[in-house]
Amino acid sequence: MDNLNINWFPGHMTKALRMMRANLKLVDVVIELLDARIPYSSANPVMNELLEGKPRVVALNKADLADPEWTKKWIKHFSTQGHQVVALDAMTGSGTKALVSQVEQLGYQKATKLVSKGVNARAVRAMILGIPNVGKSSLINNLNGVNVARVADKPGVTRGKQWIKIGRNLELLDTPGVLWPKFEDVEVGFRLAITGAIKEDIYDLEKVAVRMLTLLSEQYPERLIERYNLTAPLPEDPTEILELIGKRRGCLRSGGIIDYEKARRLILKEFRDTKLGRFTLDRPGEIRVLVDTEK
Ligand SMILES: Nc1nc2c(ncn2[C@@H]2O[C@H](COP(=O)(O)OP(=O)(O)OP(=O)(O)O)[C@@H](O)[C@H]2O)c(=O)[nH]1
Ligand SMILES: [Mg+2]
Repeated sequence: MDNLNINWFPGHMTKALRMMRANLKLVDVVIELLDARIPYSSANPVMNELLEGKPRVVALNKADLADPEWTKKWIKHFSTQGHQVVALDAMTGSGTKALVSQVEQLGYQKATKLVSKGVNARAVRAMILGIPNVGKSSLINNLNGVNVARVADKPGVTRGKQWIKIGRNLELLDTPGVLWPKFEDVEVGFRLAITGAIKEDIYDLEKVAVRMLTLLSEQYPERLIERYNLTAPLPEDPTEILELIGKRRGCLRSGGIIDYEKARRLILKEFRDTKLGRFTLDRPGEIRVLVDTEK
């Protein structure tokens, strides 16, 4: 995981920040898009600084892939910290109505102030900020109703600038702000890789698969047991779990030797495809620094 930051520091980051600061001046409200499975790990380390008190709605996207019980807890967590928060599925549009209404309410306060100063009433303006692959383009497409922004399953594909009108009261900047994640935190790197937010060619598949099995056997052992027909308790050593899964699934090379590489790819794919159910890897209250206290 050592070289995760090669694409981002420092040139790319400085340029991205400059553009984002300029765009931020144009909007009343920011939609901070997070991955509901990893709300901590998918947050940007300098978000608070960047926003300088600008109102934001925290949107927990890919909620369809996350554990609903933990999504509830995350919503409570963010609410307790004084944020507006909504769970989303940008693919089906579930949660987008609530999102639009929260953004409008927050922005309305600013618009009213302007009107009291004699400025003509105008629509609320908003933009989306989030790390690569969190679903920014999908959300824009969904809000717009047609596929204007390009969506891809590879991180890093959005370019170009325009406003998209959503209903009568909201305008959304069609260019989202792409932020970098907390690369310096190794555990964050793992969780980004496990959930598919990082390109496969820059992480070590073996380490990521091992970390994933460790996390799953701690957080959701029964899912592993059920899916791969294993027996409880699971072995402590994740490599042994991988071996068992490999055997069950016939990930074998000639001579009956386990094909570990194949087994690693299989479990990561099945995890991301929710074949093992819906998962939340980050939990509020974990010992690491929490999103909003981060400087
Ligand atoms: N299941 C599910 N998948 C989603 C959701 N939102 C986005 N995706 C998928 O996540 C991947 C990334 O989505 P994008 O909308 O391209 O993400 P992005 O933030 O624009 O990514 P960059 O442009 O690379 O910064 C795509 O494969 C989408 O289909 C969601 O709510 N649920
Ligand atoms: Mg995009």
